[in-house]
Amino acid sequence: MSLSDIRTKISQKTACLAVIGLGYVGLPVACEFVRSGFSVVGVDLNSERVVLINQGFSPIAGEEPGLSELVAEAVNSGRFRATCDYQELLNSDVVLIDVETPVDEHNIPRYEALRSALTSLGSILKQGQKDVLVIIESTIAPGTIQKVVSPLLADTSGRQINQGLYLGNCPERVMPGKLLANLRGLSRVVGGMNPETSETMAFLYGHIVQADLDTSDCVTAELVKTVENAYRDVQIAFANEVALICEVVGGDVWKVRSLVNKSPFRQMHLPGAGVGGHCIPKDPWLLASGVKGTDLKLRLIPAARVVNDQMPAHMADLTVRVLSEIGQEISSAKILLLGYAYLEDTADIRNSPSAHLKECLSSLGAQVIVHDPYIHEFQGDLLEKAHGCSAVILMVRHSQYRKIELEKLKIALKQPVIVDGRLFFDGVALKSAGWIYRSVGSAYDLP
Ligand code: SAJ
Repeated sequence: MSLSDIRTKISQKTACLAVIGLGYVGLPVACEFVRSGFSVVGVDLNSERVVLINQGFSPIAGEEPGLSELVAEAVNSGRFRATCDYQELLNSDVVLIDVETPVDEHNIPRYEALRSALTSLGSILKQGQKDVLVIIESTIAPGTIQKVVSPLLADTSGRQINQGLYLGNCPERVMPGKLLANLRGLSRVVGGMNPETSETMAFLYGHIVQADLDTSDCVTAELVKTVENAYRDVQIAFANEVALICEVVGGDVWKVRSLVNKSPFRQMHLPGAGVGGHCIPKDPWLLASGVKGTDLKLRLIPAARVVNDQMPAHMADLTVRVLSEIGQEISSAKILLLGYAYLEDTADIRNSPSAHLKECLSSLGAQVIVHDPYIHEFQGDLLEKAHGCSAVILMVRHSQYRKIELEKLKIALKQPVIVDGRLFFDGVALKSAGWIYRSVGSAYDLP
C-alpha cells in the first residue's frame, strides 16, 4: 500500500482512523471524523475516561457547545470506541497524536507523554505491515518532528519514514469554550515530511475543517503554532508593561489603550491580572527551546513571559497598598478572590493566575477565600464568602459576576474595597457609591 492507497481509503471513508489522547483536542477531533463518516478508535491511558466515553459521555469540563451531543452521537453510531489498549491500533491507516506537551518549572519541554505514545505506537506498527500516516497534532517545539518524533518512530517501528510510514504535524487551534467552533472553522497548517504527505493530510482534514488547510513542511507547522502564541504573549506583556507605566505616571491604561488603538495598525491587547491557560504560558517556551544550545540568545520572548508571570503578584501589591491606606494590615486581612479559572466562563484552571495570587497573599499572612461558579471547590454563595472580607479582587470576567448585587456585597464586606484585575467594574460608579476602587493599570490616586 502507499499514500495514494491511503488517499483512496480516505475518499471511500474506509480508512481506519485512530486518535491517541482523548483530551480537549483528541476527543472532539475523533468525534468529528466519526461524524464525517469514518470509523475511529480512540486510545487513552485513563481507564475512567475511556469507560465514560464508551458510555457516550464527554469527560471535558466546562461549557463546550455541542460536544456532549457529538460524543453521544459518535458512540451511538457504532463507529467510535475508546480503549486503553494500543493493540487495537494494529489495523489503523491514519493515527493522530494529541497528547500533552507541557514545559517544566525550568521551562524545558517535557515530552514524556509524546515519547510514550510514539513508543507504544511504534511497537504496534512493528507487528503490522500496513502503510500508515502518523500526524502529530500536539503543539511541539520547532525541530521536534526531525529530532524526536521521526527517529523514535522509525526506531520503535523498524520502518523508514516516507517508505510505508508517513509523518506530519498539524497543530490545532482550539480554545476552551469554543472547541468545536474552532476545530471546524479555523484554518490549519498542514506540515508533512514530504509534499505528498502534506497533500494527503490536507485531503483528510478537508472532511472536518471548513477553512484553509495550508500545506507546508513540518518545521513551518511547528513554528506557526508556537509563534502565534508567543506573539499573543508578547502583545499581552506589552499591554501589561504599559499598565505598570500608567500606574506610576498617573495615566489610565484602559483610556490610553482605547486611544492608541484608534491609531491605524495598532491593536494593543488587554492588560490584566495575569496570563493563564494551557497554551500561552507554555508555547513561547516551546518556541524558545527550538534554539536552545545555539548561539542565538533570545531576549524579548522570555522577557514577555516574566512580565506576564508577575502580574498576579502585582495584584497582591495593589491590594496590600490599598489596605494599608485604610489601616488594614494584609497579614490580618481576609481577601475574596472572584474567579479561579484562567479564562472567563470556563472551568479550566491550568496555569491559573488566581492560584499564583492566592499563594502571594497567603505568604503575606492573609486569609484567602476563593469564589468561582465553574470550579466545584470554589462554588457557593458569593455574599456568604464575602462576609468579613477586607477586599475583593476580581481576577476573571465570568459573566455571572455581572449580576453581583453590589450594595449587598458592600454590606457583607468588612471594608468596601474592590481591586479590579480585568476592568470588569465601573470604577467611577463604584467610587460615587462609596467604594474604594483600584484597577490594574490606573494611576494609584486617580479620583
Ligand atoms: N489575556 C490577557 N490579555 C489579552 C488576552 C488574554 O491578559 O489581551 C489572558 C487571559 O485572561 C488568559 C490568558 O491570557 O488568562 C490566555 O487567554 P487567551 O484568550 O489567549 O485564551 P487561550 O489561552 O485559550 O488561547 C487560545 C490559543 N489557541 C491555541 O493555542 C490553539 C490562542 O492562540 C488563541 O488566540 C485563543 O485561544 C483564542 O482567542 O482563540
